[in-house]
Amino acid sequence: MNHPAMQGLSLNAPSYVKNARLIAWVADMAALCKPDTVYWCDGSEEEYQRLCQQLVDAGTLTRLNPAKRPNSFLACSDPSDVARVEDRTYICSSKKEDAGPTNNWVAPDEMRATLQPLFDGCMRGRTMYVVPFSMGPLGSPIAHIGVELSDSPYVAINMKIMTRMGKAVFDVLGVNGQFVPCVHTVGAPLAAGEKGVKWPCNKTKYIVHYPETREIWSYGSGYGGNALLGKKCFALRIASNMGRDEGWLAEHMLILGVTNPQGKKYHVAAAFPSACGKTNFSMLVPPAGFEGWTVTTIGDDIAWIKPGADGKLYAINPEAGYFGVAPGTNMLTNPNCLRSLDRDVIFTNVGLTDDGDVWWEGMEQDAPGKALPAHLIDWQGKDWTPQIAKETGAKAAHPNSRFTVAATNNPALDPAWNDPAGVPLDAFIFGGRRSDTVPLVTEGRNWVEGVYMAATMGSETTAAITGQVGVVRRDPFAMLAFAGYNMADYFQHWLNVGKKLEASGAKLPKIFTANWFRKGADGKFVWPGYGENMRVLKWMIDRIEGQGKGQEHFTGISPAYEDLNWTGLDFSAQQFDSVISMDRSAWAKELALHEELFKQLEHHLPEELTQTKAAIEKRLAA
Ligand code: SAT
Ligand code: MN
Repeated sequence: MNHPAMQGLSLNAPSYVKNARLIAWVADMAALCKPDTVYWCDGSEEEYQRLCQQLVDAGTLTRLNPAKRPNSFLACSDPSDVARVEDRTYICSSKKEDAGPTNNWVAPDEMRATLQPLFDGCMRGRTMYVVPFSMGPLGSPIAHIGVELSDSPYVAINMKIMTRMGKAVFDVLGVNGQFVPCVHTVGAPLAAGEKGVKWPCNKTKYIVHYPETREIWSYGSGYGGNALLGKKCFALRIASNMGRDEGWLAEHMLILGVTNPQGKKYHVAAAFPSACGKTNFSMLVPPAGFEGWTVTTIGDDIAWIKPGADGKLYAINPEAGYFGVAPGTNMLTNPNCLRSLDRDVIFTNVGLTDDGDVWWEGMEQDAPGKALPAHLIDWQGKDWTPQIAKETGAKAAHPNSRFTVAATNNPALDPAWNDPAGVPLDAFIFGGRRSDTVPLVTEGRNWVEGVYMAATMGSETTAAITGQVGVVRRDPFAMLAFAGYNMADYFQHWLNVGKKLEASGAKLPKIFTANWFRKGADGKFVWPGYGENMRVLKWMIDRIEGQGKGQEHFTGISPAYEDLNWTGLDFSAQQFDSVISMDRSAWAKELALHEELFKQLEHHLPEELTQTKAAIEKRLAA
């Protein structure tokens, strides 16, 4: 079948592809983007190896030493293409108010008119990969299908790891099945005979979502969430719209299982902004003092949550792999993660050692006295030595460098991670990165108070976004960059979900906030974090069981020193005080910032949240 405008280019659609809408759309896009060839990914291992080899031959990937890191590769991006570009990310709903004040908005017609000439011929000289994928276990009632068209084979191999990608998706799609169309180009067409660069991209970037028609168009970047469109674009920005319309939640949350020594299991979903340790928390290893406890990973970044027939909330991880931050990952901070990375990994923007392995800042802490490598090639292809690093501050790995690895590599993978029914949630945790003000842990006294705390959450920015690092900004639900519609409406949706569950007589999950990042007068983190976060998790479980003690204060309930288990950790009551204390004047300032956020979101801002704020202010003044 050929499109009139395809001028002899064959669509190459395999005979098992029966979805007429899909075939017509691929034909339209091929006619627009004008690739040299169209290739339909089948998701097989043979195909993965072939594409990897092709990328090695093109210089995009370096094969790592198989004796050190079997079946693993390193990609180094263009230095200008290293993170999500929030200022180039758009929610193009027909009405501006539906995107809300926290999203960039352009009218759909205007955006289409801008993108049309950019996409016209954008894939010349390249192959268009047709990448079919399922977010969530194939055929799960919580799952949804997407198809990404991309001129980047690097995207195709990453999507193979990050999603359920390949031929089986077409069976689920059938003749009439629905899918989210996602088009991606690096925006670097090749002239006849032109060889091209290792990491093609374009200075001009557009990450565009049309929420009403459920479409994604991404131009100019080959990196992370800008290019792997199943992740933030589909699983959060588009899916949050689906969730609002259909009564479910698409959230920037890890999901973990925690089992006590008696074998009772709990499930927790936790939201933190990008690069705040979600992967670490989802793979937590309980420390000394918690013998018999286990933590297992269901997901490390995104949760899709739907109410079940029994009135409980059930969560699945729509992804099949981890795209995690490399620097700081080591045997002390996250041993399960490090073990996941032994083989079958795509690393992006880390250092390459002289023996063909990878290295990043923080790896030297793996074993006491472990030395820095004497020499390596940094992520920008330059020589790196400890001396150069000392003199120039040069980093071996970019601070937002990543690994892509299948969930099945994780030794702590939860047996139910792939269960189409999902896991029932007992609690939500919301956490920001805050040097001060916000206590280690707080429980909301009820759903509305929990929603308030999540809505007003602030966090210091990290390297996962381009721009200034370390500035406090409000990041409601860790969804500032990911809510695909008006943030005030999103708050209302959360309140509605709670009301509906309550009306059905179900026990609602508890809502907690956490802050692992308080700093002392010396500028250092006070809370040891990582595995020690188990102490906080255990307190939450005690609270769920109605056993844990706590003290009420003006924003909720927090533990006293003696309410946590300190066996195995030397952490004094004074130290605890410096991570749990609430300073009234700091909180007066904090509430002024909540007010600023509420002013910004005043259109449609739920009345319950303003009332909750007034109640907190009253308690604060008392
Ligand atoms: O958006 S990415 O997938 O590149 C990573 C993140 O910001 O969490
Ligand atoms: Mn994330």
